[in-house]
Amino acid sequence: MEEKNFKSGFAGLIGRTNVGKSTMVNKILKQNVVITSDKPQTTRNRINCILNTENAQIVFVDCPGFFKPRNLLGDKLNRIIYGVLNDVDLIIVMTDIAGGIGTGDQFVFSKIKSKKQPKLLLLNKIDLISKKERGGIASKLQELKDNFVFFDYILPISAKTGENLDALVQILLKELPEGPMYFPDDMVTDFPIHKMIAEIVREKLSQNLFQEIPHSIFVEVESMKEKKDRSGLPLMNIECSIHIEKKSQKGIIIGKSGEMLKKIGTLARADIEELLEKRVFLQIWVKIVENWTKNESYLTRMGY
Ligand SMILES: Nc1nc2c(ncn2[C@@H]2O[C@H](COP(=O)(O)OP(=O)(O)OP(=O)(O)O)[C@@H](O)[C@H]2O)c(=O)[nH]1
Ligand SMILES: [Mg+2]
Repeated sequence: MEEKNFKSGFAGLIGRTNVGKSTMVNKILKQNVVITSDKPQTTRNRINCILNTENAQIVFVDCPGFFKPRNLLGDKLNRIIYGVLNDVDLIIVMTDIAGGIGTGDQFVFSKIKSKKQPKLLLLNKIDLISKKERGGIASKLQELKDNFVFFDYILPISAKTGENLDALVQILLKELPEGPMYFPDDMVTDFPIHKMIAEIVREKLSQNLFQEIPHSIFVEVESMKEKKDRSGLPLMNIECSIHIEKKSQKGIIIGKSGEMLKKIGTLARADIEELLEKRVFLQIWVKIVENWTKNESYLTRMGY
């Protein structure tokens, strides 16, 4: 179904964890397709996020952030990124302008600099730069262009406010090759629905729990069944389990008198209802799966 002059392709989105990759994808797509949080390593899969325009289809491949691996899961997440770098038509590297370019970013640069695809460097979180400091951005850009010549474009943006995201899309439209429509034009992602639901629950956990706990959590949707409620109206019954590594984490997730789990359930249900455009009954359990982040057969079963 190739059309004349139609442009399409895959743009890999990589960078340190927490720089704002997933936030940018949601802003460009104008909906929450992928989950975000202020905790490291929120994204744990490669997720195709599809922007359809009249004459183009841009597939943003949202990736886990680079992070020094602490266990087998960390290793596998970094391997996902290496795989993406070989698959995509274009590489977008994101850094955080407010945090500055550090050793983590330099490590990311070292992994992409000899790649053949067009390369863009995004300096995100420009909204955190005060008006007074903005004058200095032009000289900073020139300095970066001189130091990192392997980038074809360097663009300051804000994933939060949307500043310069139109300019980014224009660059992508220019650089992407002519090609087919890879996905139906009303599709925003090909990530399976049960995984999106698990991601929503994990997002609420990441956003509401302290630093270390989100690393130890895996969420699995165990069943989805459409039923009728007492008045005969359709109701999606979803059973889902939260897997944690240690017994000591269970109390934190459940919370005092079950309050935390109740809050997570309420927040997640609202988003799942919006996603499915259906009423939802969500049941959540907490399961201890000792050291799952280091367990090869468990990780394989969970799709890693
Ligand atoms: N002020 C500001 N905050 C931002 C911006 N973009 C992202 N953030 C915040 O940065 C944090 C991390 O955002 P994510 O989009 O989850 O980051 P990520 O790069 O996808 O992180 P990983 O999935 O862990 O690799 C969140 O708290 C966002 O709200 C931005 O442009 N400005
Ligand atoms: Mg992310």
